[in-house]
Amino acid sequence: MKNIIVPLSLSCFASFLSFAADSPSNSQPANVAEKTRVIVTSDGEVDDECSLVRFLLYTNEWDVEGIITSSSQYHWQGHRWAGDDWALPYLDAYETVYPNLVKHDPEYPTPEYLRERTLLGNVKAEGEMDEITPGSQRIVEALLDTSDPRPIWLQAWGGTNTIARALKTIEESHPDRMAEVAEKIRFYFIWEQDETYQTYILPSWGQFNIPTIISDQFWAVAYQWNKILPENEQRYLRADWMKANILEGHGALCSLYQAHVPGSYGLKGDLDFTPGDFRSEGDSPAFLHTIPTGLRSLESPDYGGWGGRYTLVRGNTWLDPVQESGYEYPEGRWYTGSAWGRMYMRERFPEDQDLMDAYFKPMWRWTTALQNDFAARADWCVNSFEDANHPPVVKLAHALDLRAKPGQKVSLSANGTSDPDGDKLKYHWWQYAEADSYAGSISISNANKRNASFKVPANAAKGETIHVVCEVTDAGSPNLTRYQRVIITVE
Ligand SMILES: [Ca+2]
Ligand SMILES: [Ca+2]
Ligand SMILES: [Ca+2]
Repeated sequence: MKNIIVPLSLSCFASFLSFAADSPSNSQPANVAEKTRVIVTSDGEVDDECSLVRFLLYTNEWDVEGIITSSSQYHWQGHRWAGDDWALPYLDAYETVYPNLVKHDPEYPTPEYLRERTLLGNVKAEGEMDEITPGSQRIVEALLDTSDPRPIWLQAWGGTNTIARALKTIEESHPDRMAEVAEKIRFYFIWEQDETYQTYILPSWGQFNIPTIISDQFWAVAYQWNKILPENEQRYLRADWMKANILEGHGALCSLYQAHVPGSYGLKGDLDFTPGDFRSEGDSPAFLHTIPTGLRSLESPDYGGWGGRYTLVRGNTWLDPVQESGYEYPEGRWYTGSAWGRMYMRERFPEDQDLMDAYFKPMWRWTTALQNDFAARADWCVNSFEDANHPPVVKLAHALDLRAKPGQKVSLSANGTSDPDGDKLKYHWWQYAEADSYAGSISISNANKRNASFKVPANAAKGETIHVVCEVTDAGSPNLTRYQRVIITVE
């Protein structure tokens, strides 16, 4: 099985990589040209509202090309509907804190810039994709714009129907440009929350092998997080932490954050929550994946990063790695009715929790870092630069891709790393064993020092990879973490 998957994986990996590494166009300043472009489509569920607060605090990291309201199997106009303009109060709140955010990073977009791109997509029914809407046209416009060759991450926090409508418009009006447009697209879907990926996108655009991540492991940070996250991580989502770090005293945007209200959600165990607990951000992994953390997650979905880790299942479609031996992925949709994690929580929990832990770990392993990062940005809404923390900048003294023979010592150095606040830094070098193709483990010397080393094991085979992450955490408040991944290929 592995022998069949590897060549496919490598070719698709190359597809992700070539676009991640696209050289910046000459006309733009380097820091702008290197930014990742994103378009959000969202069904405005209460947890999308929570995700939008966090998303807006990271808009300095990307070029946001659209924030578009869509429908889903759960929500459409008139049915459990937050309203066509549900996102606008969040943009108004963003405007309030914007003058303070730019003290921390001048790259934050203006409120006007975001408002111009916040549009209504296809919302009239589940899976509706007949109507041409302002939201679908925004996607069309961004994809057809030849002045900017960078890829666009199209995120579905709800159904894929508005994206499908946009692609259909392109198919109808510019059939000759479909291949060119497809090259620009990266899909990240939170489940398939309607049928349009299966009924339209795959049949008409499947031929172009668009890199596609469909996530189910997001469920670790959705409504059932209190069953899935290890106890040690849960304290960062509990009411006392949320109130102190996000909900209270952090300005207009964070005060809109909709933490838990017991009794408001129908899942069993709802009453285990207290007011102020984190409620759910099931859609956040779609954008967490694209934050430049140094984990290089945009280079391949199986590297793993803040948005989880995915495995190639078919074509160029990457789903959650299921840890159960002999498991066969279902044909068709990967969603609430079929995806492993959701089915596990429905039918087997609390049995086989080792399988559950392994399945959701690519998501929950970053909880502390993610929540502290959120807390720092909440501070950015109200505090001066001096009175807030900013993440370390991890730089290595050598290339990010190295080659070494079995038995050879590999020297690793984070000389060049700094912190914008002058904070003391802690280093931790570790092997991301699930992400690398070498099956064994390595032993890292001085793993908690700025300079470390390891010996390539004698049984490592030519062509295998070893992934080592340099994790750097500062002593500021809250502690912030950034990374640099090094990939060693065995010669
Ligand atoms: Ca949603
Ligand atoms: Ca710092
Ligand atoms: Ca491995």
